[in-house]
Amino acid sequence: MKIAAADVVVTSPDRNFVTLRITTEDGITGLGDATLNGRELAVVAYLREHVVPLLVGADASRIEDMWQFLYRGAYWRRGPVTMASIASVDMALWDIKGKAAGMPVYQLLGGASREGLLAYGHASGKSTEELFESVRDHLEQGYRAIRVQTGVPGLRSIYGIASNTTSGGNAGVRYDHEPAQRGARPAEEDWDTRAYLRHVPAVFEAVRNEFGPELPLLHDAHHRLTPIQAASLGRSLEPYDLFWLEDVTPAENQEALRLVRQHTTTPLAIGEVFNSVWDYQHVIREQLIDYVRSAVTHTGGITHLRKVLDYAAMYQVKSGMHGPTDVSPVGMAAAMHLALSIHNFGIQEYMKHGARTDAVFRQSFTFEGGLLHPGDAPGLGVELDADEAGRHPYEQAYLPYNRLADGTVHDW
Ligand code: EZ4
Ligand code: CO
Repeated sequence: MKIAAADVVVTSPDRNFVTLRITTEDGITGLGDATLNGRELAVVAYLREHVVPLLVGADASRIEDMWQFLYRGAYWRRGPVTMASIASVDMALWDIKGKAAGMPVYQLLGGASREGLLAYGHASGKSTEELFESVRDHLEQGYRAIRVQTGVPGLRSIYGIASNTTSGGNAGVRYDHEPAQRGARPAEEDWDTRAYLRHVPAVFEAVRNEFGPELPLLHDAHHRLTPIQAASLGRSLEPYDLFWLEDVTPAENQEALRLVRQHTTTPLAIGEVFNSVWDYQHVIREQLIDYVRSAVTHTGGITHLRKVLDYAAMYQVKSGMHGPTDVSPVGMAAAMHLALSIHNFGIQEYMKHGARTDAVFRQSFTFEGGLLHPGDAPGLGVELDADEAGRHPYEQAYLPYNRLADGTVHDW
C-alpha cells in the first residue's frame, strides 16, 4: 500500500475548494478536503511544498502513524493551515483504506450507531416575513431542524442572511447563505450588539408562535458578544427552547463560557474555528458547552476529531459538526461517516452545495426524512471529476469583516 503520487486540486465551481488526491501504487485513489475559507492558497502551499514530498513512498495503510508524523514531525503544531493540511491527508488515507477493504469508512470506524443523521438547514430573512418563508421552504425540502438568522433593524448587511444569488455573478445558484465573496478585498459589514440583542428574542417568539414548540431551532451569534452579553442573550432565549446557541463569544478565551454557563440553561455550541483537542480542553472538562462544532476538515481529520468527540462523550457533550458550503463534499462525507459511527452524535449542519459543485464532486450520500446518510460506497463515497474541476479555476475570495458605527473593527 505504498503511496505513488499525491497532488492538490484547486477548483472553484460555485466557490473555492482545495482537495488533496493521493494515489497508491496499486491504483487506489483517496480524497481529502483542505478548504480553508478565504485563505485557501496558504493550505495549497503547505501541502504542495511541505507535505506531498513526504507522502510519496510512504505506507498508505498507517493512518495513525502518518497523523503523528505530520503533527509532531512539523514541530510547529496546531493552527488552521497545519490542521487542515493534516486533515486532508487523514481523510484521503481513510478513503483509501475503505476502498481497499471494500467498505464504507463508517464500517471501519465501528459501524453505524443510528439509521441516519438529523440535519439542520439555514433559514434566514431580512424581515420576519422573509424568514417565515425561508423556514417553510426548508421544511418542504425535508429539513426537520432549522437554524434561524435574521436581519436587525438599522443594520445594512449582517451575517447569516441569504441573498438569492451567489457572489461573483453566479446568478441563479441558490445558496442558503454563502458569506465568502469573490474579489480582491473583503466586503465590509456593519454591527451593533445592542440592536441585535433587542431584536433577536422577539424573532424567536414569532417563529415559535408560527411553527409551534416541537421544531428544533438553532441560532449562531457568530463570536460577537462579550461574556455578559452572551449570558443575557442565552437567558432571554430560554422561553423559546433552542436546540443550541452557537459561538456566543470569540472562541479563543475558553473561560468566557464559564460566565455564560452560570447564567443560562440555553445549550451552547462552539468550535468551528477550533483546530485541536487542546482548544476544547477546559470547555469540555468543565462542561461549559453541549455541542462540538468542529469540522473534520479544520480539526485534523477523522483521526483527531474522533478523539475530540470521544473525550466529549465522557462529559455528555455531543457532536454538531460544522457543515457550511465551504466544507467540500469530501469534508461533508467524512463528517457523515464519523457522525454515523460515534455514540455521542448530536446533529449535523447541512447546507446544500450548488449544481456545479455537485458535478465536480460525485457523491453517494442521501438526505431523506430529514436524515443524512453517507451511503455504502467503499471509502468516503466521493469521486472527483478532474475535467469538471479543471473548468473552474481558483478565484480570489474573502469572508467579510465587521466595523462598528464609529469605525472600530469588530469580530465577524
Ligand atoms: O461563518 O463557514 O455556522 N456556520 C458558520 C459559517 C462560517 C463559515 C466560515 O467559513 O458560522 O457560516
Ligand atoms: Co457558526
